[in-house]
Amino acid sequence: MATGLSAWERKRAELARRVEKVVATTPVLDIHTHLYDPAFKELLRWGIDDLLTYHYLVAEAFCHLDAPYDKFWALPKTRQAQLIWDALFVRHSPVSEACRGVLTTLKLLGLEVKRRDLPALRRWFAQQNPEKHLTRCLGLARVEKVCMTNSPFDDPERTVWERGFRRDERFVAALRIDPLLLDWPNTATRLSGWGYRVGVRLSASTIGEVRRFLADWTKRIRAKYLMVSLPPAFAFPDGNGCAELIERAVLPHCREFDLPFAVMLGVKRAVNRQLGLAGDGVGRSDLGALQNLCAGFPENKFLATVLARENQHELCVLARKFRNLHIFGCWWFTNVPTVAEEMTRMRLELVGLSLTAQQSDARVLEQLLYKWTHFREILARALSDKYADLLRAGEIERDVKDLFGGAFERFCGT
Ligand code: RAT
Ligand code: ZN
Repeated sequence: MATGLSAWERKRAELARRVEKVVATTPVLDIHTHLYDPAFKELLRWGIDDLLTYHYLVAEAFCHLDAPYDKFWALPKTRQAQLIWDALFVRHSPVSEACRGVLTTLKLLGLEVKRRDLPALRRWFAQQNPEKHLTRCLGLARVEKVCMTNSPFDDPERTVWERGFRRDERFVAALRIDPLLLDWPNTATRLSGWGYRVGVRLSASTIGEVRRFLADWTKRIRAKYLMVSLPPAFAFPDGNGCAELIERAVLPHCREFDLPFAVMLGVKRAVNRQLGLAGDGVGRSDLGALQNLCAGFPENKFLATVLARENQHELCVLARKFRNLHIFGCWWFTNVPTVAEEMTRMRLELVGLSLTAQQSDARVLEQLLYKWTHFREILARALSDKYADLLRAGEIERDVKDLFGGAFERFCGT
């Protein structure tokens, strides 16, 4: 027993240990990832080269690299990974959250990282049996189920859905519809090619066909929710196709199928085009648009996360006002310890427990390990401070279950 501590300090330390244990061991429903059911084969990315070429690391590495962008993109993945490894892990200390994530991941897999031996790491990954490795990673991260991001507009992915396959129950589908809402004229052409009788003008019959498309894909993939990421300038209502498609096609569809519509607000796509997927940025959103959606469509359920730190407080207030709004996760640029901890504490204080504290956004299987380990540390700190403030009146197990998917399932009505 620690000496020199007051009775209060000892109780406080014991409380912190209990909370840490519950938070560390409660299984998670990861409600937004970019991972795939193993039936999608190479679309489910894993291994050291995919970990190192994660777009968060690509952007960071370019701050050190002087190679022209196109030369980098023309390199094979292993060579890109090597350049990133040298720039961020050998020539500099890996202090950023994305770098730290690689170290945590390797450590949790039992690998040696101090020696910075990339060939040895590659050998280890090459020996893994993919099925067993998947099960092991989910187990180590204590992730029970993951929601995928499923886009019918992605050709390799669509082909697999159309062919059909036996589902792995650990992978839940979410229907992603960005091109439908943000690039309508081009998407209309694609829908026509797939047999939907749509025109560029949003006539009643075109809207009917868009709904037929949404219904077909909702059923085909057994979607748990529909989702879109939207730019900072997104407004609702608005005189453009995006707002009209939401109002006339997406929301009625969600009502018909009793599915939430997830809006991810605040991404500025292709701020630096040369960085490809790594080139997106962030901007402040006008959350008046979300307010109008929640107030105008009380029969619809909305899931929301916002990218700008400056929008977080307003989002919490909205979540208090609308029971058809469920907020989730510390998304992308907010998933760094400073911001994630601030947001999580603020959410507990303003909203309470009717939210989903985090989603991993993992794009590479093993990222589940670090994203959940790092976040569990943050949540344990925030919750144990709260329980101490409450004179220990909380029910830890129940609360953590809610924050890790229980509240989400209730919101979805499942
Ligand atoms: O966090 C990310 O990996 C981003 O590239 C996006 O995928 C974002 O999460 C999104 O779903 O749009
Ligand atoms: Zn994502």
